[in-house]
Amino acid sequence: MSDFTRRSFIKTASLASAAVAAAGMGLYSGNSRAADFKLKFANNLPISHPMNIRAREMAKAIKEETNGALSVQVFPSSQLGSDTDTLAQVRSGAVDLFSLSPVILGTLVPSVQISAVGFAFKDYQQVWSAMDGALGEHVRGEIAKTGTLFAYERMWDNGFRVTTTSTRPVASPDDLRGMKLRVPPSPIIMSIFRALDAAPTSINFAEVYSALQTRIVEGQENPLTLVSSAKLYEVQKYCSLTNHVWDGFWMLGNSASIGRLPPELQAVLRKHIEAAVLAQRDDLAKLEGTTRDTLKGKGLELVDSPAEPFRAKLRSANYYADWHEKFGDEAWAILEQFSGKLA
Ligand code: X2X
Repeated sequence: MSDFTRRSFIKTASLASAAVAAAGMGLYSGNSRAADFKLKFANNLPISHPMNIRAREMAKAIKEETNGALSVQVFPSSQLGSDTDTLAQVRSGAVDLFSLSPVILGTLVPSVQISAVGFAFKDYQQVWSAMDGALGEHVRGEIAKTGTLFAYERMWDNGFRVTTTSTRPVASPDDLRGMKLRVPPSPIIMSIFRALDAAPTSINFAEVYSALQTRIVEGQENPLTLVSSAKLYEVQKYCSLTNHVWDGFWMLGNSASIGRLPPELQAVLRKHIEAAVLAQRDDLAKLEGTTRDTLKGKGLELVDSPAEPFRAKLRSANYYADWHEKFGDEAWAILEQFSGKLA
């Protein structure tokens, strides 16, 4: 698109409503024009997951508000590559936006995994106070130190991770002994299942369904909404409500790609990301109530897994002491401000 139009957008964007003003002034030729700026947003979630529903709405709202000057193309289901690949792509700028769980981002920036300490948060009240507050701020600072990546202020929700299996339910830590379990490529998730004496193996999410189907692994662990939207119930029998780790997704941006946008477009993008994320959190909260029934209806057997025996085993395996040492006293103190004393 011509520079003229882009400059027109930038100028009119400083008015209260860029789109209305621009349309009124007849500056734009409508939807048929090519975008001045195109961004690729990659993620690993199924197209029907609330994140992708909100992401599509977000892209539409951005296009409308900028009258087509900024286009965000959403690539769900690891279409551009596995999480490991996509992390490399967002670092190089081949991908502009990538929603990534801190547990996987931990392969690049270990300190961001602090939000995924096992059984740290007991509910969403604690989660969002921490992640929208001082703990999130600490983590975003660590991400910014990469120099190539930054994280938008608020995280998408993934949920509390539960454990699904085909062979036996997981009601207590003993049930995990030797169990072949898929975990994400993640040091901290690997470590919790090692401490619980399971046999975890790292597999990118894109391969999880087939790994379960072919019985390369007996089970996996992910939040209920994802167990449902990825149809994992088709290849699993038990769903044990371990709720061992809360998980979300940082909305990562490639600093150079986003920095190339005029400030007005950056502001429009930020505003719509924030709106989409907050709506998605609500969607997941509402789904909480119904997803258990949905999964039961699909034939999964739901199993209660009280947390205390798992916590006790983690304490005796030095899990908390080890991670405390890795994250350091300062960061650990921030976490415990929200979670309470952990060990
Ligand atoms: O890979 C997973 O298990 C997932 C989808 O939860 C993450 O992105 C961490």
